[in-house]
Amino acid sequence: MSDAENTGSEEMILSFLAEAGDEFVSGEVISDKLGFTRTAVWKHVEGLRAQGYRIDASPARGYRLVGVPDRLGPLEVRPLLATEDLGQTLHYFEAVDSTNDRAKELAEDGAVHGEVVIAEAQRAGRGRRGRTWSSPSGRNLYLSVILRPDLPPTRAPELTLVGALAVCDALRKAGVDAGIKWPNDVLVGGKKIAGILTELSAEPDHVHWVVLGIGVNLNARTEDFPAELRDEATSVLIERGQPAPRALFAAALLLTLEHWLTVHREQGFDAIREAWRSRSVTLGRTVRVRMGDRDIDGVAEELDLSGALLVRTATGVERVMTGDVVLLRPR
Ligand code: BT5
Repeated sequence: MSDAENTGSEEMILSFLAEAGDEFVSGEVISDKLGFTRTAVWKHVEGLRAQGYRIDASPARGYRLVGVPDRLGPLEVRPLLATEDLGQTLHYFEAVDSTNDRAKELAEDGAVHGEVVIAEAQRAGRGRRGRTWSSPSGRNLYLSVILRPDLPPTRAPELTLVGALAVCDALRKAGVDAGIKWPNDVLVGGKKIAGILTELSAEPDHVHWVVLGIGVNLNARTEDFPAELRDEATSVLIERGQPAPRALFAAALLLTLEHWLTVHREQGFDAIREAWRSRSVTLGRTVRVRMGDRDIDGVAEELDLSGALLVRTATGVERVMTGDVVLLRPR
C-alpha cells in the first residue's frame, strides 16, 4: 500500500474513533463499516500510534482514542476542517524555508485555489521588505493559502485586509482581545501576535495567483522569541496562560478566511471595509507612517474605498497605499 493510501485509511479510522469520543469501537464494527480486514485495522492503529496518537485497545471492547499529537498534519487538521475549498488539499512539512516560497512554487506548477501549505517550523520565515518572521518549531502556526481570485492586480491589496480580518476573528474566538493594525498586523494589548505576507503573480489586468502567508503566535513562550522581539511580540499562550489547540485553530482560521473571502467576492470590498473598521486599532490614532524614503506623522482618519489609509497631517490628508505604521500615543 502506498503512503497516500495508508494516510487515507488511517484518516478514516481516526475520524471514526474521534466521532465515538470516549467510547470504545469494536474492531469488527470498524472493519465492517470501512471494508478493511481486522488485521488491516490493527495495522493502521499501530501506524497511528507510531505517529503519536494514543489509542487504547481492549480485546473485548475494541479501540478508543485517548490522545492526539500536537501536530498540524493532514491527519490532525482535515477531520476538523469544515471548509468547501480552503485546505482541502494540505501540503504539510516538518520544516521549510518559508511556507510562502513553497506555496509560490506550487502555484507556478498549477496548484488550485485553496491549496494550503503548513509547516511546523520555518528556517527562513519572511516578513515584508526582507524582514524576518521568527518561526520556532512546533509552537505556532505558519501557513500559506494559494488563491486564484478574479481580480485586477490593483485590488490585490484588499486580500491582505481580508486575511487580517480572518486572523483577528479567529483569535477573538480563541479568547484573546485582538485588533488589526493597518495593513497586515494583528495586535493584542499593543503587541504583535500575527502578521500577513501577501505575494502575487499577475499581468496588468489579471491576477494569476495570490499567496496569502499567515503567521500566528499560538503557543510560543516569551523565551521562544529572539531577545529583540520579547517586548513587542505576544502569543495566545502568553495572553491566556493556557495553550491553544493548534490544529483546531488552523481549521477555524481557514473556515473564517473562507467566509470573508466569500463576502469579498460576492459583496465587494465595502462589506470587508465595514468589518475591518470595527476591529481596527489604527483608526483615530496618532501615527507615524514609515514609507521607505520618508516618514509622515498625523492622525489615521479613515480606511478608504480601496483599502488605503488616509492620514491627516499638518499639511493635509495623505493617502497611504503601503508602509509601516507606528502607533505614537496611547488613545
Ligand atoms: C509580517 O511582516 O508581519 C508578515 C509575517 C508573515 C509571516 C508568515 S508565516 C507563514 C508565511 N511564510 C513566511 O515566510 N511568511 C508568512 P512585517 O510587517 O514586515 O513584520 C515583520 C516584523 O515583525 C519583524 O521585523 C519583527 O519586528 C516582527 N516579528 C518577527 N517575527 C515575529 C513574530 N513571530 N511575532 C511577532 N512579531 C514578529
